[in-house]
Amino acid sequence: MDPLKKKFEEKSKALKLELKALLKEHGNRKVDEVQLNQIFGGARSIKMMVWETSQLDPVEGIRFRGYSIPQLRELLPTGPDGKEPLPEGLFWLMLVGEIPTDKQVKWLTDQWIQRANVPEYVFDTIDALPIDAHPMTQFVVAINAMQTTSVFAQRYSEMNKNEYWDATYEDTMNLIARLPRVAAYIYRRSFHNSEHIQPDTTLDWGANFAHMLGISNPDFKNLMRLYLTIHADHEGGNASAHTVHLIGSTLSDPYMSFAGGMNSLAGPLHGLANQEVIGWIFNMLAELETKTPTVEQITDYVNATLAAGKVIPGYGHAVLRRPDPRFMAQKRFAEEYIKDDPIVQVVWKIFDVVPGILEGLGKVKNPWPNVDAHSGALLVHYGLDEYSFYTVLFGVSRALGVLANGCWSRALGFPLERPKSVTSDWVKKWLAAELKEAKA
Ligand code: CMX
Repeated sequence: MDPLKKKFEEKSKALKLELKALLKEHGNRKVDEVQLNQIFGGARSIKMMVWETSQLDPVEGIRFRGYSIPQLRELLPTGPDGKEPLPEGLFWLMLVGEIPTDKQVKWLTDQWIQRANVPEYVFDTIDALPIDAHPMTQFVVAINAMQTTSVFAQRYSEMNKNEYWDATYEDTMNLIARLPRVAAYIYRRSFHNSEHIQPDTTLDWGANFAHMLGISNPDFKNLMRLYLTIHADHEGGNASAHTVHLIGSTLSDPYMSFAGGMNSLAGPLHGLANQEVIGWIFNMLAELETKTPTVEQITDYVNATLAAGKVIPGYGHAVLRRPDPRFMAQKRFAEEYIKDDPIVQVVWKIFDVVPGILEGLGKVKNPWPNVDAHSGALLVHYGLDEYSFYTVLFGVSRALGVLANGCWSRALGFPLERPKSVTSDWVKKWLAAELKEAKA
């Protein structure tokens, strides 16, 4: 058995036993109360699932196994120039809860290189789609096409339920290994006349992805390492993670589950917001006929967007109540590498203007930027300005968290997810009974 799998087996078996004892003694304790507002309001804040790999604090932002993004930048093994963290290291941390050594990360990079072969028919399947199919459509189709190789699906009928984690781990490792190849294929097909670039097996996972996208600036490799690290996980309740979790609970295999999650990520209120942000900025610059809009011009444009009944993409969050640390990590990158870039300057000016305006509306719970507000400006700088592709990048990264967590869900034996729904009629009757009882 490989060393990561062995470690995961030991840790997950120990936690499973611990949780069994814990639930036996304390399983009927109350952890939350649910208000009508929450039932009608997208289930905000209701504690209703276990997600091992990360947890979100509304003020501090995301912590992966307890570590903040700045801490990870200090602690995780980095690329050859020692500057940005390797996403392989974050995956190791999320899966087994330990910061890996350089040697362990090197092992993982090699594993993913060995597992990266994508069957030819997957490329044929992508090629059967119209050339202008949205990259997320192509991505989801390709993930589903790869499902034919699922170890979980192949072994399901013979497996004892205690072995589910093993097949899930194999699918997780294979799928993550292949995703950059598939994503780069979609990018080169859609935007570069299908001039594809073969993988460079001497590079780490993120750098090889950068290479296959065809962007040669060495700093772009660092951007990809950082990007793929910080987008990897955001606890379990966000739409894409929750979708993967829900589908996985039916014992659909990791390919099916992940494809479903990517359909969620493709919504403009979620992962598609990174595409929306840069589109919105480009439209603003075109309309104003300038690359250097003033604060007044941006203010007017923001107000016009709101007056048209639209949201300001890249701002607001269902959980966060401060600037997203993932936005700040990208701002730090821009300050270090490309601070004079004109679009970066615009993003920073928008950051000065938008929170005050959103706060002034009196209804927006979080007026601060989220992860999607900055990513496009960085990508445009390095020449990746085909922004309909951006959510695919997000998806490649998101695989690390949701699939690592999927291994835990199967190892801990979590059951089919099935919350209760009610009708509005039920609510009205229930309320009438409650009020009557209160009067009596
Ligand atoms: N611009 C304008 N209005 C906004 C807003 C924004 N950026 N963010 C929230 N609001 C509005 C909501 O539309 C809602 O208005 P109504 O009451 O008229 O319907 C009101 O403020 C209250 O919303 P909220 O409780 O603050 O926010 P939600 O939890 O309902 O929604 C989110 C969160 C992210 C969907 C929302 O902030 C939004 O639409 N942001 C823009 C899209 C975006 O950037 N999405 C990416 C999020 C990160 C990710 O998942 O990838």
